[in-house]
Amino acid sequence: MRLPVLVTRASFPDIVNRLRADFDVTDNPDDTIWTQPELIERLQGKSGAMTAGSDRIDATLLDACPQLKAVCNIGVGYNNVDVDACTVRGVIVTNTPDVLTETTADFGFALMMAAARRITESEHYLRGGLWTKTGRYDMFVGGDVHGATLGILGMGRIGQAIARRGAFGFDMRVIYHNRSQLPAHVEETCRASYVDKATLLRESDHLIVVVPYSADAHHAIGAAELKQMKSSATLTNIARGGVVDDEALAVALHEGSIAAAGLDVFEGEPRVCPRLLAQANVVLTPHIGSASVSTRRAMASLCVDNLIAALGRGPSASKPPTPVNPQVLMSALAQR
Ligand code: 8YV
Repeated sequence: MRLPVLVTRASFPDIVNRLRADFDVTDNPDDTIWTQPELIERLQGKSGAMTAGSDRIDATLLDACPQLKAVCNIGVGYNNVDVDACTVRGVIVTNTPDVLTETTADFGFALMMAAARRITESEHYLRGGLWTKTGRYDMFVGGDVHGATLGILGMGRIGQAIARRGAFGFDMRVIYHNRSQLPAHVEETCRASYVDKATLLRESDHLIVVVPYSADAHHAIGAAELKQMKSSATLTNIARGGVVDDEALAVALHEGSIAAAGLDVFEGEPRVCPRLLAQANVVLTPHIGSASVSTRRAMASLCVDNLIAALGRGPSASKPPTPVNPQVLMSALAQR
């Protein structure tokens, strides 16, 4: 029997087509954003779903869709999915780690450099026809990246990849804060030293936030933390909206308590805090950290592999490559 699955957002058609060999696929080629009731309606009777960060998979949805057995999310982050609610209902959750690490690290570094060297701010000036006098000595002077202190909050795979870029590419001193200190051999591979959060805030010339969103991480950088940073520092958030207090950041940028910021993620995106939009010293991008063609293809492909295996349609022994709640997988496999 061909199981029905839902693909909630438009993706690469050739990759989604791989699902059609095994499943009855309902997809969303127009990329309509469904409301929660519309999502629940479309999930009726579906065994699996290929979801994205814009889909909220919570207990109410799961109870309304009892046939759902696999939620395969595109993205390394899965804070849009209530994993505990899935686990107790025997629903497998998967994500797409690793394939996006280097691309997202590239982007975080680019955003940090753009903020430090005032790239978008100066481009707007040029495009606005304001560049009438060449060579002013203080025109758009920013902060150096090479040789500066790079601070990283959240030292998972992406944090480590950013650290390597800073240490070996730009001769930066790299400090980090994380729930736990990394083993010495991992610290060595990225030439990074563990510090407490107060030291991280105080000593970073460029602070990059890469910590996954959780209730504990909510507003990990707020008004109090921003006050502890250098007035010459930059702050870059490529993690999730809500880890940084966007309103407090807008105030700090306005008052000059830090120099500049780079943001790829926002609280309540795609809405962006109007006070941030009004600030020139912040580089703003629409959540595109992993958006290179090859990485987005790799993410979609891994998601499809996960869905095929999670619903038992892969080679007989295959397990989803990247489960978030493998304990469900074990009991699901046992019941086949
Ligand atoms: C994706 C991301 O764009 O991987 C993540 O956690 O934030 C991004 O790479 C997003 O998750 C797409 O749904």
